Amino acid sequence: MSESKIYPVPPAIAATAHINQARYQQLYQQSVKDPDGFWAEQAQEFVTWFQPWTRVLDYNYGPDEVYIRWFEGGKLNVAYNCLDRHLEKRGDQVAIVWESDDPNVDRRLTYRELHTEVCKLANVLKSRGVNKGDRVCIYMPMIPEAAVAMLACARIGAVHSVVFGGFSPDSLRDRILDSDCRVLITADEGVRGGRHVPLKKNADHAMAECPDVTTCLVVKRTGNAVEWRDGRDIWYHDAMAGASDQCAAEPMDAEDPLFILYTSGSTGKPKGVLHTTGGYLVFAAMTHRYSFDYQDGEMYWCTADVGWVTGHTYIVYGPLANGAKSLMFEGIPNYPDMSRFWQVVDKHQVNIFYTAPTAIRALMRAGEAPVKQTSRASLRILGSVGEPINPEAWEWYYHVVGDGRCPIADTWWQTETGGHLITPLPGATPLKPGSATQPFFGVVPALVDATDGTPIAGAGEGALVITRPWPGQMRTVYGDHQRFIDTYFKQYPGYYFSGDGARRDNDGDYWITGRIDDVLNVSGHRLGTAEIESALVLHSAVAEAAVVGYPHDIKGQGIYAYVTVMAGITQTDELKRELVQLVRNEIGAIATVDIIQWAPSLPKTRSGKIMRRILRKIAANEISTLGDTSTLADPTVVEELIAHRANQ
Ligand code: 6R9
Repeated sequence: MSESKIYPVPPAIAATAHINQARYQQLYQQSVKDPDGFWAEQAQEFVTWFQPWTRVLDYNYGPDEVYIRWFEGGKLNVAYNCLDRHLEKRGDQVAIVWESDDPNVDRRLTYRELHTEVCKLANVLKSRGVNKGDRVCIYMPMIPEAAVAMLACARIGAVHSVVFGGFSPDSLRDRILDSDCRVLITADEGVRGGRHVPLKKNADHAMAECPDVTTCLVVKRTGNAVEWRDGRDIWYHDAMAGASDQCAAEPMDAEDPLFILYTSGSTGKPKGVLHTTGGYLVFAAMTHRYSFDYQDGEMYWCTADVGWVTGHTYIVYGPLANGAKSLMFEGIPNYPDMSRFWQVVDKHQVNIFYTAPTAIRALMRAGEAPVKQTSRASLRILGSVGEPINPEAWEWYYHVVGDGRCPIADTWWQTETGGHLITPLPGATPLKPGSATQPFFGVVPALVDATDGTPIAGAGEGALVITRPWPGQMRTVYGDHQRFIDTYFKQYPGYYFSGDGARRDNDGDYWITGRIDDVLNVSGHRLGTAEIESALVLHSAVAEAAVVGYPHDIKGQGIYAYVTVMAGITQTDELKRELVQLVRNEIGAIATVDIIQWAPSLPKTRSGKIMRRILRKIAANEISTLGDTSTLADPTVVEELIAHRANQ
């Protein structure tokens, strides 16, 4: 593989950054040599405590017993930290800018307004019997009320469980039941790309099998007719109209639960990842400020949905804890047209923009014109999250979107980690396209041999594990602590196992290769699917590619590539040959793609992750056992791929 380019830190960014190169080195050293001292300082700097902690960290990483406790004895409230403490200095500053699906409609909420709404909703929840520790389900579109709902729960010590608005009624039901939520907050409908999403109708289906849900608060977003069950269903605006705006923030223990967020594992039903209060908030605030070099007064936009962890930490909790201006977008990147993201950037003068590689690739496919018709002069920092960003997309993001001015923070983390674990810092870290680069403060990653767990020193490749706790780490799987231990601490004893593979280069920079279960073994050689995909998309005719293994008589596994071509490209055998050659050239002869299937589009979850499990099944011709396809954004994509399955 060719040596990657290095983009040095732009001097103008380093000059004003919170963290420059020297500071990173110094603080990182301190964070690993004296973790207790380091985290005590950070906890003081980023969070306002009602009562100090008595012990910074107490933990056991198994294998039999696992517990992680940060800032024990400390008392705080997350909503207080995100709202009340800002009122004096920035009560009239905007907290949330809401850009609706319709480009002509937006809304601003100041910290004072947000505080008022949160207090009122907190009182509404109390009046419906919600107590500290109770779970509340939030099934909402991307409207400010989603953030209000999360913060209202946090204010009274209720534990929220946000379920992504694109999930089906059955998924919603399972999640409500798993965490025994008695209150559900939703909206009549959501609006995305001009289409309406029937949230209340879905919620009705789910609640039909959730007899313990006694309250359903419904925000009126579109005003279209919905079914109603008197006594249970209550209009949000009616309840809010009569609610007091005075509500004291409940003092919470640092280790009291803050939220549950379900995430798919490699097997079984989704896990309820549980995060707690003190450590999570310290880590959310600190990573938000440093990874994006957030400067006071800047406009910050994370395009994620609040239904995912990225929305939790980097739309709501991190930015608001830092008193930031956080933009919340209801729509999609290609509505009304492919220029929407950049129009929103110009309209709201966005300084920091954080999105996913899948969006970048989709936009890249439409060419430069929709980008170049906008100014984007306000942009200072770019971010990437959710999957490895292939160098091709990285370069396009950097040069076309950022005009070669804006460092890209390629942030590696997970629902389980609460916040960024491996990421460049804009003022400190030279960038390599496709590398998440260096560990965040206090994070000690390691690579171990995926098969036998032997630690790997220096440059190498293996399973990515983390050697000691960080404050944002999940504490348990809700209701199933054994599953927590089994999933994360059994395979490589003494470590937290991320499920990802990674490579570390001679500079100590990390390159995430993807989930370990996506690693192919071709004739005894290991190949990252992401690596092959990156090679494929180097071809100017290729928009996107997904690679899986399939059973091969001689090699063990063969390489099966699903390739989406750029608009207007003809799918020829000649092009297939070119692609096979390209991958061989980039990686080596072992990486000879066996089969290429043209894919009009790839099956993705609603959060944009390619569902490789399904692609593997199609490639292996195990179509009768596709498994759960309920999280697919568009099921017809799969039918199409099956119909045109390549002959082996
Ligand atoms: C935040 C989030 C976690 C998985 C993770 C990894 C992949 C996320 C990445 C990345 C390479 C990055 N991932 N960020 N891979 N580079 N910058 O996405 O959480 O939905 O739980 O997914 O996503 O495979 O293990 P989550």
